[in-house]
Amino acid sequence: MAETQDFQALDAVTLPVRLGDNPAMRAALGSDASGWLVREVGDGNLNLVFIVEGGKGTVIVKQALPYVRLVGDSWPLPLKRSFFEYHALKRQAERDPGMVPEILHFDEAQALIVMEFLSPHIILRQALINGQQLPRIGRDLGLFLARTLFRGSDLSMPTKARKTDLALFADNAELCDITENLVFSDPYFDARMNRHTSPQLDGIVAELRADRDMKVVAQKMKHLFAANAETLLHGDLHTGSVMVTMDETRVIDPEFAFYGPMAFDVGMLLANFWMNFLAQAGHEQGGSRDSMRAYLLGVIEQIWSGFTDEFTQLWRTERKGILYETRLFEERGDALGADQALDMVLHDIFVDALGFAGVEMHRRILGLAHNADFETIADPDLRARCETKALKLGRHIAVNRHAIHSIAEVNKLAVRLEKEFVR
Ligand code: SR1
Ligand code: MG
Repeated sequence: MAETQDFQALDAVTLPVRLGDNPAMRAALGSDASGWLVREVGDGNLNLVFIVEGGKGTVIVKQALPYVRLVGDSWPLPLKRSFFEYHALKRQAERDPGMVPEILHFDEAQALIVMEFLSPHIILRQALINGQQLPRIGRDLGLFLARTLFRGSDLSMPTKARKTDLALFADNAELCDITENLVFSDPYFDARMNRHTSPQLDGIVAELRADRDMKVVAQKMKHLFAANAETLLHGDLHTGSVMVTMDETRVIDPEFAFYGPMAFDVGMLLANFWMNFLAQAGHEQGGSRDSMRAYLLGVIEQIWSGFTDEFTQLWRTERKGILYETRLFEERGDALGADQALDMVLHDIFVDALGFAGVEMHRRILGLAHNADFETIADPDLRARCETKALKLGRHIAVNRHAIHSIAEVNKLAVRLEKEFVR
């Protein structure tokens, strides 16, 4: 694992000097490092990200810092997250080929990954804020969820291999700790780094912090997150972790990867689409976003149906692990039993995903790490109205998750909330 004492953060000047002899860099960029053009473009919460352009091509160099970039060196964070990101990218590339950037080089001691430069891709969150309708994302993301979650679990993997991998990723504890605190607990009390649109949201924030049912659900979801090591998760699958063009979808940044419940990745992703839907009213200066709203609801449906269709297909063709063994069902002439088990597994994922989605919607409005969907709404009154709808939707789907039967039901509620408040 990376030792902090050997580590040196790169900058635009030192990068060509330090990586100029690296064979992977030279192969991708050309061998004249003095001509490389380097730009630091990291705008995430944790890391340095450089675009390096040479005579022959362009690459991304991503380097972890020994602290949380968003907060500074008062919040140390281990460099080894880069090791987990590297291993997660490798596994995701095997499980859903073509959906993650290609890795060209990994340096564990320097906590850096050299990877394919995705161009002309942009971050999905920004595209949705701009009002761009990408035709592929629903299907691609549904497939990605099903393939990575199914193929990383005991439904598919040899259990010894899965347990060995589980032990490897168990050491990503500090990143899990971030999620355990920032997502599941901080929004529900006056944690030090919390912030919200104030005074507009003060009332609803006080209500949520006094909401016993919501607090119990949030802790129930935290319990599942911490204790249900079901599959290798991306661990931070929001719309800022997806890059898109009209023809391609790529998933990036799996540094929070660990073995957890399948529903976590599903719920986090859906929550970010519902938030974007409810933020659209804040981005209507250039014209009505009605068609964008309809598009987003369609994408949410596609993600879920793409996920369940592909999961069903994998269940029928790749169920080779220790769970729901075919020797108990299909090989005994009981295909119906296998289908019954599948329905139960998908139902549980659905219910849990709503719980995770609810808390994700809360933490992005009340916690430390907000999202641009709301943050870029300049008028605080308008922003607060959008955020209020999301807080309400989050609360409803988390607390009532067992009584909700379809994504369409949640979408309908989102539409109702959207219309309920005057813009
Ligand atoms: C201190 S890190 C805050 C957030 O950024 C990452 O993208 C994760 O979502 C994390 O919760
Ligand atoms: Mg990230």
